[in-house]
Amino acid sequence: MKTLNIGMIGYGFMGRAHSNAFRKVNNFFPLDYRPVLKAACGRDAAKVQAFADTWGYESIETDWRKLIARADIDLIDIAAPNNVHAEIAIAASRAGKMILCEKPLAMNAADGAKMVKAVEKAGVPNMVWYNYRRIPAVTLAKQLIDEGRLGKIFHYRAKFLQDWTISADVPQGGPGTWRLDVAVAGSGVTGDLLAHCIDTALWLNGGISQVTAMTETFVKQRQHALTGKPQKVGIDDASAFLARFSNGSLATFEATRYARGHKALYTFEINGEHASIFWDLHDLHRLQWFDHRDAGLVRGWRSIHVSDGDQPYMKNWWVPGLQIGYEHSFVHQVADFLKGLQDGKPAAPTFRDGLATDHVTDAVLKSASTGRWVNVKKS
Ligand code: SOE
Repeated sequence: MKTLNIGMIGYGFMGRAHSNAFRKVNNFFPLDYRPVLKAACGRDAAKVQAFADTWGYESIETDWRKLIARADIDLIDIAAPNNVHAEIAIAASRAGKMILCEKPLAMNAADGAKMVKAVEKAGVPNMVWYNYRRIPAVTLAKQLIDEGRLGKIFHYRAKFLQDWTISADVPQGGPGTWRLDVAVAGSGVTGDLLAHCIDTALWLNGGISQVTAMTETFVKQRQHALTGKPQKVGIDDASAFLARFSNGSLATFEATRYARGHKALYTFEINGEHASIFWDLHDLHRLQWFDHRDAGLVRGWRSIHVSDGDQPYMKNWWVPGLQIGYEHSFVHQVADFLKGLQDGKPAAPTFRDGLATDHVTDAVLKSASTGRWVNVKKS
């Protein structure tokens, strides 16, 4: 078995999700590669040491440049906030490291394009952590669409609803709330939540050609967690857009952190000529399926419990009927990345695929500020 030495940058929510995936993958997936948790990196030595001890990293660094310079690191995993993705990824690719980058790829498509150029020039394997593609029910949706079971697709409808920033007392900036600071996040729910919806949509239904959007910032000023000073809020709190796909289908997308009662309600529905699909993150192991070709007597929405060995990824887990959850989507993503290395076929979404999402989010923000339809650039 070949070892793959991981250098993890960041130790927050995503540092934990990715580390868990690296640790579990070989227990469940037969692969030629074995990730080794070589070093964790973060600016706060005590915190990064505690993280390293919890997850079993062999060493720590407090400067990502030193991590990248280490000859014993094969792969850099960027689980740090959005504003450092580009600089780290470009430096890591110059050092010949493989790179996994947390979503969104970059603060904007211009930075994303530089990252794509850097990894492609260096020829290093790369992937963006859009994990929801690898929830088995979502992967099954992809399979059903690719098999042509829906026929021509007319509609795509996606939502990602949360409610954690309604209080004006939630600060912006700092470790837990950097997603509210535009200088660190790049945008609000457009880059954070809609990016997930867009990535899944591009994968399931092909390219988006045009968008028209509206955004709103409900709380205009928040205290900055690091300086303690009140500061203008630069992110979008809510974002909704209409889109046209290149295949002729029409779409609506909505994301907000102001939908009281919803913590992470990511749903999508796809309506085709013959059949429709609905998926809900709160019930993530189920895929709702309606097929008009069923006999009239029994025609109706089916709730497919995606837990059978015939269904995507499930033969690697327990026995039919026993479900898995959120963290497994990250394990699947690592498994596919490692399989891609061994087969010489890069696993998606690559940085170039991630850039396609950044082009859509840029177009959404541009449309919201100009009030016009915007054509989406191709990546
Ligand atoms: C924000 O609350 C967040 O954690 C996103 O950053 C994640 O990408 C999403 O999966 C869940 O919500």
